[in-house]
Amino acid sequence: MSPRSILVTGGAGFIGSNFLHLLGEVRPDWRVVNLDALTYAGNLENLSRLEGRAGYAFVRGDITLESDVERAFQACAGPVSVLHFAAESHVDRSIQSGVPFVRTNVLGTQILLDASRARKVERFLHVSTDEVYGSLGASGSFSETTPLAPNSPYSASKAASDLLVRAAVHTHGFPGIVTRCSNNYGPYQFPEKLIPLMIANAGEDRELPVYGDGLNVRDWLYVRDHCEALLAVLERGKPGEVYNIGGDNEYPNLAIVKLILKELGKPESLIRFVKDRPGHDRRYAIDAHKIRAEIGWEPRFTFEAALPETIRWYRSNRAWLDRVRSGAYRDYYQRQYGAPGAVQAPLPPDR
Ligand code: NAD
Ligand code: TDX
Repeated sequence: MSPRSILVTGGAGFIGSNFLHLLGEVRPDWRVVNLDALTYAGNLENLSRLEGRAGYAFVRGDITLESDVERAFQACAGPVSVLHFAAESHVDRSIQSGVPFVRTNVLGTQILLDASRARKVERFLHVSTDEVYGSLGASGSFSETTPLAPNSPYSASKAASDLLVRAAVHTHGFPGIVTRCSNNYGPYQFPEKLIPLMIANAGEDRELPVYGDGLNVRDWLYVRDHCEALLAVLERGKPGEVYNIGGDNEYPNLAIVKLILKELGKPESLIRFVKDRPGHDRRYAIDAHKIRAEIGWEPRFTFEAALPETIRWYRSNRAWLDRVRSGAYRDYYQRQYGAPGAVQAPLPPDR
């Protein structure tokens, strides 16, 4: 199956914008509608290269509102597939307040599923996370059959959304697919997440807050590899299946922070050990055999090359980082498009 018309949710966020850039390069003939509410995490500057491009339209809208989802589907042409990134995505924020997470990740996903079923979409790819499996000890890894045991309001809301996709598949024969990925890094990541936060702080000689003992382990994947995996699953994945996505690349947080400092030529004295995250998952590790064997996807980028490349990206896009850190990025939409809810550009007629 090769979808030609795709509705992407959350395309102005970190992974969504990287995916849209990938699509522009490798599937330039696809028609894309990007539905995004532009929460604090959505930044249309990430997509400035796509503006005005034939076949690309942006719809500002909220997946928890049926009317907004309907408006986005109306902007799509012909048979459509859905790629669902939109979510509240930051664990620390979910610990402060779980309600926005339940609203967008759970209610929003159900509203999108219902609208997608009514529209008879060809595929529905739900982008989820390894965090739904909970926390690992020193050994072992998560496979697709590992029981769900989420530990934060964020991961619990993502697990709930995964189960809603499962229920739609089981009950209605809906063409839903779930992917579960490990921690991503790369360009356009909001600097509340570990790697861009540490790069930004080190660049300004500010303290680098490391939670607890710094020995929590994450399995890092370059965002471009994740996006290529998503495209492969969209085109070749089997409806009803779950695919784990990971790069076999485990690092303790402290090691990551030290690598960043070394790369930037900054002293380790900038490291500050701070109070641990409540309920902090100790270790994640993904077993990605299934996607490798069944879809033929492999990560292409090594951490040794892609982490320095990512650091270079943040250093040479200092203006982007400054506008995000100051909040100025939030004016961009108003300046470019005026009234909320506007559709940026009509799609070209069906070819
Ligand atoms: P992000 O926070 O950078 O972006 C989320 C996007 O969704 C933003 O553009 C935001 O405006 C939009 N959004 C939020 N609520 C919305 C709503 N109600 N309606 C419409 N749009 C809304 O997130 P990300 O890091 O790009 O993650 C994308 C997806 O991938 C999420 O579903 C996340 O759970 C999953 N994921 C992320 C990682 C990671 O390391 N970042 C790893 C595995 C899975
Ligand atoms: O200031 C910090 N200090 C610190 O030690 C921050 C922000 C994080 N950390 C630690 C906590 C984690 O062990 O670094 C690790 C990574 O933290 P985050 O970047 O917040 O990511 P994480 O909580 O692992 O979740 C991320 O990966 C899975 C994404 O935010 C999720 O959306 C995704 O599902």
